[in-house]
Amino acid sequence: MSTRFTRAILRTPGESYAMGITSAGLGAPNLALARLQHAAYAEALIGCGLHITVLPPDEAHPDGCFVEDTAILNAKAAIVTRPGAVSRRDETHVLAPVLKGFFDELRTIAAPGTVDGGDICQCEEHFLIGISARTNPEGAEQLSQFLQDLGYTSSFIDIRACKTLLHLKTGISYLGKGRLVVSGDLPKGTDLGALIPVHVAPNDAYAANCVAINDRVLVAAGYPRFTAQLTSLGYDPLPLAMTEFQKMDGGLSCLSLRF
Ligand code: CIR
Repeated sequence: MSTRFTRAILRTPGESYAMGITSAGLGAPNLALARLQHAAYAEALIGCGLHITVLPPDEAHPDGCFVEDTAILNAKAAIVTRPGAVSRRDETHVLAPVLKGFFDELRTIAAPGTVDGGDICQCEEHFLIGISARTNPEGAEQLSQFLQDLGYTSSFIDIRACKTLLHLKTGISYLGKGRLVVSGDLPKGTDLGALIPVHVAPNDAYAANCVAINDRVLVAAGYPRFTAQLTSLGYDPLPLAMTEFQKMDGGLSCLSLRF
């Protein structure tokens, strides 16, 4: 039984957005267009049946719109992360009080651990935890213990050698019904257990970061082959323009926290 989501938290990109971290080499983002794309994303979440909380821009944190990295939310608790990039570390200070309004139980990743939410993929009651340039082994262990306390299982996937993957979810997404979208950028021989892989063509690797929400799957616009693949599997894809977030290494999942 896949999770039914009812809420999401987002943060609008601020004036400082272009000062964020990027390795994409796609040029500077257009802020006005980024805000339009963000508004369309917010509308899409509403269309999926979610009540959304849109936080105001956080000018001190150019990457602040990528809220997914600051928490891991599940049906039982919120876990506030300690982001791996020093410039993003204090993004959680604004978010934690917001989460307190929604969750009775809040846990926090502590130093020297670091975790970015983009490295965490929930597949029903099991969590895949990416160990990356942002999520270190100490953070992964702390998270795994928190999840165990909450009654979930977890396993680690080390992507530190995968230079094309910023986060684990840059390369995988859980679709529900036991299916996992997988790009070819994952380490060879990665153990996916009983999950059924849905392979993404190498030229469509950016589309591997998609978001299953209730009856729809948000997908990056411009990948008709992948969209058709999802349709043929019985999913209902909803393409969204993401160009201005791709320029800052962002994908669909990182623009919201869904719960
Ligand atoms: C960063 O490098 O942290 C941001 N520019 C992009 C974060 C993307 N987050 C995600 O995929 N979960």
